[in-house]
Amino acid sequence: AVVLAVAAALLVAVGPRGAGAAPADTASGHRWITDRQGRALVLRGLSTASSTKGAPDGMPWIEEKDVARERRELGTNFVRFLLQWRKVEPSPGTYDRTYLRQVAERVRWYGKRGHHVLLDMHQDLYGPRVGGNGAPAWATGTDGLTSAPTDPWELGYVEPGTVRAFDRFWGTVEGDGRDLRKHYVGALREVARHFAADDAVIGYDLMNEPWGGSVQGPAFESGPLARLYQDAIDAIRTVDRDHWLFVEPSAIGSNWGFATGLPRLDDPRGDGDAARIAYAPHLYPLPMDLGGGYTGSTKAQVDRSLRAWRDQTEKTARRLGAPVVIGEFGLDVGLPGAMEYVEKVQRMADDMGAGFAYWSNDPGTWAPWDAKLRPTRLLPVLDRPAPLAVAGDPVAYRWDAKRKALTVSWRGTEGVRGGTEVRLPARHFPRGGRAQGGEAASWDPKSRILTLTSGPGTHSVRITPHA
Ligand code: IDC
Repeated sequence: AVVLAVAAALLVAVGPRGAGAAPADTASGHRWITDRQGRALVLRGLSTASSTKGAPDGMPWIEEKDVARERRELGTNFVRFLLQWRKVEPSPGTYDRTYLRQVAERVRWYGKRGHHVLLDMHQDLYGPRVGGNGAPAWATGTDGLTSAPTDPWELGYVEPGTVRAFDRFWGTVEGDGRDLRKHYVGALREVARHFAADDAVIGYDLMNEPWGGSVQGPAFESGPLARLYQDAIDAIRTVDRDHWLFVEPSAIGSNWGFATGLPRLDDPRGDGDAARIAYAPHLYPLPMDLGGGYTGSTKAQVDRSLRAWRDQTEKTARRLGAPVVIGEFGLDVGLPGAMEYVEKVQRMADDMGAGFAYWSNDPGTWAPWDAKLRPTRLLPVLDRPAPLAVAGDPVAYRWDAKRKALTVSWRGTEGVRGGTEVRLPARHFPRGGRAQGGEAASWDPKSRILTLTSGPGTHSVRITPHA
């Protein structure tokens, strides 16, 4: 906790820069994840699910009806779906096809309803053998060191057994000669082989919150981490040419708004627009990690940390030539100011032209549903008017709750098929919407999606509730 407090003090010193209150011109040099029709996707969704981590079969808590509820009540078009290496490769070099088929079934539940699925190779604290989740026991080398449970759980990252398991994985201490990274890359390639032809999948998150063990900072990120990512990218591309590859920085520091040393990575697909590497950092401001809400002096600290986080993220995305998805953000919805914080992050994501996956959909105190699946106060905050797919190069989009207006502007680009889709939730648009400055091609009251016609030139549409 002392280390965290010192880091918190440092964080405050990062200071405000490039606050950018106005929506950014997101079209200039900004990269977008696109759908098969070439439309820019505005990815909004949840992670499914933390329950996966401890489940013997590695499956999340959901049934198909829960996926239907997610789509109906939140209008999400995105899900970050957790995988576990221990399930993909239960023994060295043996892959569990039954597990991958069970994952595929759930991917279908989401895909059927228009969700784009990001398969996330999740880990926290390395693996179950050292008190975490992710890695199989056979790939956990501790040299007799142990890890005790901690509170908060994140402190487990400095337990000796966990540090050693990571050091063995990265090959930064003498081991037994096994190359665990080769296994990890092989497991990722196997996942990609299984899902290469699955259109519901948008891509793969190569590793959740990488941790360098005893090697930290740029030495880790530009060393063993970058090498692993490059090896994984090259291996996945031998079986899957098209899906996006999402990379995360080392979570420590980056989650709070500090710089990452992650270097540019090569996509064998090619440079520039051909490359499909996306950047998916997590956002957990330190004052909140330390248990604060979004009020009083903590609020000002969180705001500074959000500005720093945005600056660093945009800088890194430019370096990587990558679109941005906030891979995780979330908090206990009962904390003071929590909903204002969620509003603020959504607005920031819109201004950045970034997607997001809220952590998480596990029924409980952080989620849009409580343990009895009754809506929490988070649900109406996430159930928000937004574009889902934009038929061209988005310039800006914003939901103005006060004026009850959703504005979307974009430049039509060649080769894009279909219209711009915006979702208008019943709580704000009970009788649908009226489009000024644009033409509505269709309205589907069931999905609550209004499709706007597109074409060459600049479009600027303002949608307000029908009287
Ligand atoms: C948390 C779960 C919690 C669990 C813990 C350890 O909410 O129930 O005990 O993991 O497995 C992350 C991680 C994500 C965390 C989340 C919230 O990527 O797995 O889930 N978080 O603590 N990084 C920062 C926060």
